[in-house]
Amino acid sequence: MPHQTPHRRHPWIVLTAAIAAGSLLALAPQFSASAGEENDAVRAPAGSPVAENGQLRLCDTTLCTAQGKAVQLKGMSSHGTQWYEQCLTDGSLDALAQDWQADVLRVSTYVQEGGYESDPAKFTRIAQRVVDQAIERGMYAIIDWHMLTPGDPNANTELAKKFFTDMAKKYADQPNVFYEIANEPSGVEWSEIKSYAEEIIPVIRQHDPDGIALVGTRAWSSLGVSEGADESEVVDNPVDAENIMYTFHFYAADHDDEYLQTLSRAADEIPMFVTEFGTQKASGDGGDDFAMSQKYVDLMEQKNISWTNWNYSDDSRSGAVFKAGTCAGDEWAGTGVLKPAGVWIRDRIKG
Ligand code: IDC
Repeated sequence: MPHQTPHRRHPWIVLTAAIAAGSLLALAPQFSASAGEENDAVRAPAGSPVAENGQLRLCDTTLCTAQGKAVQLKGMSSHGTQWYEQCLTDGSLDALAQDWQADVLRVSTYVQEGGYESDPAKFTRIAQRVVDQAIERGMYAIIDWHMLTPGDPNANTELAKKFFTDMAKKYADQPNVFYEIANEPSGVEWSEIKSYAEEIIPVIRQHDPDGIALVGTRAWSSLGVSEGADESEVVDNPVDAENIMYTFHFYAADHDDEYLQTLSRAADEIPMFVTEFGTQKASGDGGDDFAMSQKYVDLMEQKNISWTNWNYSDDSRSGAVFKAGTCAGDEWAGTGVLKPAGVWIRDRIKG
């Protein structure tokens, strides 16, 4: 998507000023650095994805702009903010918006594993800080409730209600946000996921009536395939709510044609958003299968399926796009800081 590149302070200027002032405080992230023409109504820099497309909605099974034109968003998912908050800075998000030309950032708030449940106020603050930075750059933001283990989303319903109330209240008037209510359910029937969705979506809509909700599917958002089912359980028994999409996740070195065909069939029947995928194994590690990944990317382009790739961090695994140690520095743009998966996915997003 074409972007206008707003003028930004070079990190060195900020650094030099900080040293001159003798104050470490000046090294704090510069949250209001965006310059250039602003569209006040949507707070998005001119030419950015949100300035161009506005509040999205569903046209039948397709994601559409405010003007009713089909749109495909491409971008990255963060890693869990409890581990990799340091990879989400003004500099890294400038690179994502301008160098990568991403349309969307998924902000992953894990529930367990030292995430939200351990300190709800802290993780809400982090999620809002990062969503605000995406908004300043005119990107869409997916607010990802990253439940994983346990796999039953109903295990966290009360926490989810609190989190999504806080988020939907804050972003009610912003066209940027999607609400992903359950990352990857597993070991639980579709009917249980559906009833969870029908409990959480009204909580969100009470504050943000036009926000699009993204609903995870059975078996790690495989539309059921990883537990021997398929998309028909969702197609035949959809969530009772408007303006929603279903998610599908894949890892190309593990998830072959059966998965690809399931996504393809599903996309003809129900709105699909691939909020997570990797070019490697489901562990997010190992060798990249770029040939299979390209088949998926082609299908998603052909069927107008939006996507975010896992993940925008410098974790040691091959699926984390940055080389280890990158997030401790201040260089983010270009390919020099990227692992092979990062070079590959940046090309696909820019293209
Ligand atoms: C993985 C991370 C890894 C972390 C682990 C913790 O890459 O660093 O230790 O989570 O649970 C998913 C999940 C996502 C996984 C990812 C790769 O949504 O949390 O991230 N994956 O394994 N589903 C399929 C793969």
